[in-house]
Amino acid sequence: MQQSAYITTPIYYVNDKPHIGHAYTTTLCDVWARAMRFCGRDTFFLTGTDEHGSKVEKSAQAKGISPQQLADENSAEFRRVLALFGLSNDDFIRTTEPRHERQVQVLLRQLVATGDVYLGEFEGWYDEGQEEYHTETKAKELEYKSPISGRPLVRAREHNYYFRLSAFQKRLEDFFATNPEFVRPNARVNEVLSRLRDGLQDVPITRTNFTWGIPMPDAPGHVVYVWIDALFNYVTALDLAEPMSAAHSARSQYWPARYHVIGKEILWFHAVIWPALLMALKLPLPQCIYAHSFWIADGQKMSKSLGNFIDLPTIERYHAAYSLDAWRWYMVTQGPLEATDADFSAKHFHEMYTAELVNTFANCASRTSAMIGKYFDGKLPAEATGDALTNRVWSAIAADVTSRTITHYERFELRQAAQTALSLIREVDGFINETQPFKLAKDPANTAQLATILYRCAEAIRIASVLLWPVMPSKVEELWRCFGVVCDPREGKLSAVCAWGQSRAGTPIEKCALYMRVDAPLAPLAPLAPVAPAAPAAPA
Ligand code: ME8
Repeated sequence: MQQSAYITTPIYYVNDKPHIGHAYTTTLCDVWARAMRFCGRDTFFLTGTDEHGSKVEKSAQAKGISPQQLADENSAEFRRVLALFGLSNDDFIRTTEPRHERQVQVLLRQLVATGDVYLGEFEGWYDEGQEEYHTETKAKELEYKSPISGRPLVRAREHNYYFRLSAFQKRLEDFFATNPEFVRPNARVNEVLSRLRDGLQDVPITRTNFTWGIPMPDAPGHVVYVWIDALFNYVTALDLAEPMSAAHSARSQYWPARYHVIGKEILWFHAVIWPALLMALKLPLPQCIYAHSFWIADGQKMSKSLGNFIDLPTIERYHAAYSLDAWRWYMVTQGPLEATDADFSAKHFHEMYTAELVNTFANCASRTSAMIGKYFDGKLPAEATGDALTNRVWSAIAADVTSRTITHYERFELRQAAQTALSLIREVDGFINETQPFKLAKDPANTAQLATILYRCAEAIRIASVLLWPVMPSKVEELWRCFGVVCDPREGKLSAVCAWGQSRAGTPIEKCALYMRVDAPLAPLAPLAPVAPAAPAAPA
């Protein structure tokens, strides 16, 4: 039995609107989940929304609505986006759902019982206006005055529940030493290790200065810190803390996760605090925390004030101009999957679209289907045995590309998976250019050779398309309709489907135009025009 495959996105804050960053992480997970299901792995893909905390409480207050109302509205917006992007998540968890809240309390009770969570006292310099503590060093630097209001900082004391993170220092160090692939990409490991070497301190996990959170069990006035609440989503969605439930028996086998995919800014919580919590709960640790880098725009950090934020309306313009699958292709092949940030620009998007999708993928499918139309009356010719002018062993080439692509998918090397699959299309292009079937067609004596060439082109395109399906499912299914390919990814037989020679001679092939040329890059949306000063009256 193949190992089950559980993948998660971060759960997104509901005090923000969905943008390219959220769409990016979720699309990566979607591609992986589709590939694993196609490989026959029992797959579970989770995303959701993070709905508690003082920020949500404050945003709601500012809008004059309740925090729950704000969470309901914005969580619905995140779910709408999933549909818009054709994402195939198996569940969507909200941290305000009773199933989550109940289980967080069960888990915290367990941690109190084992002594890993305890009631502690914290004393520090408090800025009453900002509701914020400063360390002794910082307070001294501020001359014991609020940097905002100028009022004196006060010496304040708070009772909070703490997680005994310090007790896990050695176990975490050992764990990192023996699991070099726990944090990926590899370039991120050192930042975790060097902070770990500074020494771990216990972390407060409850708050008493606001109420929008899960109540700490048996501790009136305390709500659970939003980050602790949020991390637990990865196990509450599987009902791990409710062993008698039906959902538990259906889902508990997915734990531990194969990948928690996150952005680099939240690595510490996932690579250190989360494993320590799991160790305290005696649960197995996830196999890999994959922390990608950031999208930036036109060389700058995206920000609302610069007007270069790739928000939902902008993304929808790309879908309309280039198609959803072209957007997915760009996300997967040009995104910040490794340790460096990626720059989103309309020009680069346009260039990659034209080079890889129009001129390579679509063009290869279109010229092959057109030649079959012209020379074989739109029916796939039979592969005559023997030579087709080059010494390519297509069955071996296809087998090699298939196995490398599948390995890349499994290892979350999605860019390489997509490019390896596309290399088979490039191989077909090279083959056509070398064998020049349009010239051979001029002499009927070459019919057997021409048939062999076009069969091999169509078969290699079929296999490449199958391997590309996780990245661009709609366009590939369109290709399958033109090429008469019968394939159901839900059957989970990716590698068997990619074995050479399954296309049947005589299959009707239609001319296929997958990606249309687009004239020019999308112009940026005009920034909001500043209000023009009133024009001076024209002199009489
Ligand atoms: O941090 N480029 O939620 P969040 C790429 N609720 N990805 C980006 C990005 C960018 N410019 N900006 C955001 C939270 N992301 C917590 C998580 S998990 C238990 C709790 C993506 O709404 C990236 O995946 O701020 C990042 O980690 C996530 O959005 C942050 O989403």
